[in-house]
Amino acid sequence: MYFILVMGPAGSGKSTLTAAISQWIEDHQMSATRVNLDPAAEVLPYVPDVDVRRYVRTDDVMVKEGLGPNGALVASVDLLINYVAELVEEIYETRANYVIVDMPGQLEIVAFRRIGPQLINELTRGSKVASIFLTDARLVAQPASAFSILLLIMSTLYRMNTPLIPAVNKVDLVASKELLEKNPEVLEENIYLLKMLRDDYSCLEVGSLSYYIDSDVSAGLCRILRQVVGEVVPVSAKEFYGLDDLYAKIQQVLAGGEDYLTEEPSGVL
Ligand SMILES: Nc1nc2c(ncn2[C@@H]2O[C@H](COP(=O)(O)OP(=O)(O)OP(=O)(O)O)[C@@H](O)[C@H]2O)c(=O)[nH]1
Ligand SMILES: [Mg+2]
Repeated sequence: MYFILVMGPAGSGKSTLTAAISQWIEDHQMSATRVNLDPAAEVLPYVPDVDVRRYVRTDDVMVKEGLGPNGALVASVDLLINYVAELVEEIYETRANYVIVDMPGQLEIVAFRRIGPQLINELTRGSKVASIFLTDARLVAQPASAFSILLLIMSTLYRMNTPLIPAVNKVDLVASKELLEKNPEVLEENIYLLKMLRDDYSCLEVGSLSYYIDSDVSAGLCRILRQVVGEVVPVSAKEFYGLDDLYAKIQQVLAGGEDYLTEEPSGVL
């Protein structure tokens, strides 16, 4: 059993990608368990096989604890640790090849707080894990915003300490699927994050990104970010674009490129 965690900023398309990857996996004769780990989710674009809202709901926590929506989400994720045994049992009972976990929208859970790795370690119990860090193409189109997201990716790497596959979602908003298939370079031309990770990009081009940060610092940071992040997979969860490449990356992380098509489901607790 292999875990794929889908994380990223609010609204980046985590739930839509959870639906799309699960569908892709099933279309390729493997089984997938869809786990909703977001206690604040209202409407989901898939039917979860395992749903944390059975145990904890952010709305209830808001009322009971007198908290605002953000505080209540963090508190409700904290509460999930009390239901890990039940969640583990539900997940492993499905005996699926892949478990796709739709993570909560609040990035601070995976980027800043200890509950993120604690919860994931308890849930995955030594199974192999690949995490997708999803971002909205429009959020990384400009240099300063691309740097902000890359720093969040680094923060998540420090906090979660699991392999991370960065992916840019909603590329259909930049170009149509037909145009992308004919001319994939259109993405690098329009999305700065993809441009800055190209081999031929020089960090000296970065220039001044903030009045308060020296351009030499930004150029140095650019080199570090390029070294840490390496590659980013462009996808459209809505249009099913880029899922083959994303799956190939997941395979690389989980098994050094081997395929699991012939693998037997393993679900031993
Ligand atoms: N155009 C386009 N829209 C998308 C894509 N993926 C998701 N969306 C839309 O973006 C919005 C947010 O998608 P969700 O899947 O709910 O995002 P999320 O990251 O799960 O959101 P939270 O759980 O609230 O953080 C929805 O309106 C989706 O239809 C995509 O590939 N292309
Ligand atoms: Mg969601």
